[in-house]
This record gives sequence, C-alpha cells and structure tokens, in this order.
Amino acid sequence: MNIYEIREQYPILDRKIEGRPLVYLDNAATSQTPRCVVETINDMYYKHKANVHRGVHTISQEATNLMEATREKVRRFINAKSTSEIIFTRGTTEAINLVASSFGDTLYTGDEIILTVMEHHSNIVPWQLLQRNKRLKIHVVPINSNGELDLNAYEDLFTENIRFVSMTHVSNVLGTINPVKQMIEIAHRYGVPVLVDGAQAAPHMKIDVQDLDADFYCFSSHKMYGPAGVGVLYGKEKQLSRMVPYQGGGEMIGNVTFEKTTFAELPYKFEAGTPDFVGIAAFGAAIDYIEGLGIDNIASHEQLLLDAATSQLMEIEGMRIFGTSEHKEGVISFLVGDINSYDMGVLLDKLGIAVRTGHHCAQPLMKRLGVTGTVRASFALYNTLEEVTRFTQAVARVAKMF
Ligand code: 7TS
Repeated sequence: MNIYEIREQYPILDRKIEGRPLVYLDNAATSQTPRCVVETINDMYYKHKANVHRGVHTISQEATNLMEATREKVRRFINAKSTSEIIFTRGTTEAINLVASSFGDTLYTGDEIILTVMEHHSNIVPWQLLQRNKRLKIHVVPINSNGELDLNAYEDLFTENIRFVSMTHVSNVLGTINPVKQMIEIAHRYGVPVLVDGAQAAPHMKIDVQDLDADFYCFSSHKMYGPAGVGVLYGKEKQLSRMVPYQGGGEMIGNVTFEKTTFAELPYKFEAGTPDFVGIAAFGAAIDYIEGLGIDNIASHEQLLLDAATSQLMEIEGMRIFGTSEHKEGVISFLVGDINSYDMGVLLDKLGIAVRTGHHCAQPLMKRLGVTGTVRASFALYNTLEEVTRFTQAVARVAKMF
C-alpha cells in the first residue's frame, strides 16, 4: 500500500489544527471517508435519488439496484450464505437493539444471558431495557490483567438457564481480539446462540461468519471508511425467520388489513420504512475500496503502527497501557502518571493530535480497570509511522508539562 497516495483520497487529512497538521487517531470512533465514497454519495443525489423497492420508474429501479448491490457486497465481504441474512440498520447500536428486542421476545423471566465486562454500552443497555418486561439475569465474563477474557469463567457460566451470549469481537478500549470462534463453539455445545459485535473488527480483519458460526454479527459503515447512519446486522436465516419484526411500517409487510398483517420475506421483514439508500450505496463503495486495498494489507500496516506506538509510549515515565494481549488491534488506551485523560486530550489537540478521552462508552470496563477514563489512540489504513512519532512525542511533551 502506498500510504502517501492513499492519503490524497482524504482531503480532511490536509487540515491544520491550531496551526499544526492534523494527526487523526480517533478512528475507533469514526474513520475518515475517501473521495470515491463521497463521489458515490454525490452520484446518488445527482443521478439516482428515488425511493427504493416501490417505483416502476427507471430512477427508482436504479436506486434499488445500487442499494441491493451493496447487500451482495456485504454478503461476500463477511461470507454469509445468502443476502436474505443481511439486514441494513442505522449502525451497530441499532443492530444490537433489533436482536435484543426481537430475539429478546423469545426470552422469559428467569432466563439468563452472558455478556462480557469489555462491552460497549450499546451491548449492555439494550439487554437491560428488556428487563422492563421480564427479569433476565445477566452474567458478565471477567478479564485478566492483560485485558483478555477468562475462558474458564465463561464456560463455567453455562447452565440450562443460559439462553443467549452477546459479546464483542474486539474491545474498543483494550484492543483485545477475543477468541470468538472458540467461544461460539462452547456456546453452541450448550445450544446457545451468539451475537458478535464486530464494530471494531470488521474494518480491520477478514470476517467469515460461516467459519465463526456466529448466529448474529453486526458492524457500522462509518468505522469502515463509509458514511455515517448505515450498519449491518447479519443473522442466520434460521434465527431471523423465527423472530418477530423490530419495527412496523412500509416495505416490511406482505399484506395489511386492520384485522391482520402478514410480514415480508427476509431481509425486508426487518427493514421498515425508507432506508438510507444513499448511504447504503456509498457503503458499497467503501467495501470495494477496502477490498481493493486488501484487508490483510490494512491489518499488517495497522499492526506496524500499533507496535511502533506501543514501544515509543513505553519509553515515557509513568506510562500505563490498558490492554496488553498478544492478540490486539490498532487501539491503545493509556494514562500517564495521574494526568487526567481529558487534560491530556485537550493538550494533544493543541498539538494537532486527535484522540478520544474518557470512558469510551464502556463504564463497567473502566470500573474494572479502576480508572474513570483513559486516553485512546486508534489507527486506520491512512496513518503513517511519522504520525505515530508525532503523537508519541506530543504525549511525552504533555507529560513533562505536569
Ligand atoms: N460496539 C463497539 C465495540 C463499538 O466500539 C461501538 C462504537 C459500538 C458498538 C457502537 O457503534 P455505533 O456505530 O452504533 O455507534 N464505538 C465508539 C468508540 O469507541 N468511540 O466512539 C464510538
């Protein structure tokens, strides 16, 4: 990959912040978007904007074809069996809410589910909301001091009351890549289905939902060089077909009368209302872009950045890195001495470095780590080793100020 050519596709990377060149290291929150994706958005608005799945006219058919082409690209990208297993949502959060609501409908008071301590709030709160109607017991898989899940504790949780497992593929704070294939296999031994939150995995590694044998898998376009407001829920047909719809409205029905409504076939049963067909078409361009560069090339480049950043940060006195698993993605959470994460973030911003600070929507994990927040740098395919050096030198400079 020629990173310098790649960077020309991202006008935002030429911006200056406080007079200094921007170093964008908040990719785990949202990645930037290359010209080819933005051009697809323009093209959709300038040439192909019409409502999908309803029009007999040419423009509507074009919009429908462009949206449905993305469904096939997503299917191929994650190796799903069929496009009927690919549901478009607004993002990972909505995908998890859909499963918690619709699969949750099959759960009863007294049933138990398993989450992990490293979940993003979007994989905690939807399950708690279910408790308004029925009391479910939520078990939490703990981590060790490297930030890795305790697999023995996980397996010990399985009893006949466990009905569901919902867990992240990669931690957005620790960077840990969880052994999801092995964990799914354990759950399946007990007949328990598993949802994998792939928000932090799909932009960085090859995903094969059939090889993982995941029952559900979800991710967000905006973390994958695509537009915001689009996400994917993959679900095995056998699971989706027995679930009730999440929302009601246009396009998710078979036939409606005031007495009785029948629902559309998969995947449309779960796609009520006009979808973000512009964003979905542009997400297709983002998938083409990732596949054109090669996800393995992206992964090895990001690993290089992670290794360099880790060893340079470790030189700084008082440095604490949270998440030291050998199986780790390009995410580093850290604190220096007793410098508050927010103070570090504000001063880094003055030096042109964009990082995220605080609890990263993972307050239970913060509690487990014994901190209120961390500073987090996260890498994407367009980051360079020079940027890593600028970042670590800036951290060292801020550390000296205190
Ligand atoms: N799951 C994980 C593991 C995440 O990291 C995020 C977003 C979500 C779910 C929710 O995704 P959304 O696209 O529906 O919002 N994570 C972050 C983050 O780490 N910083 O900002 C958003």
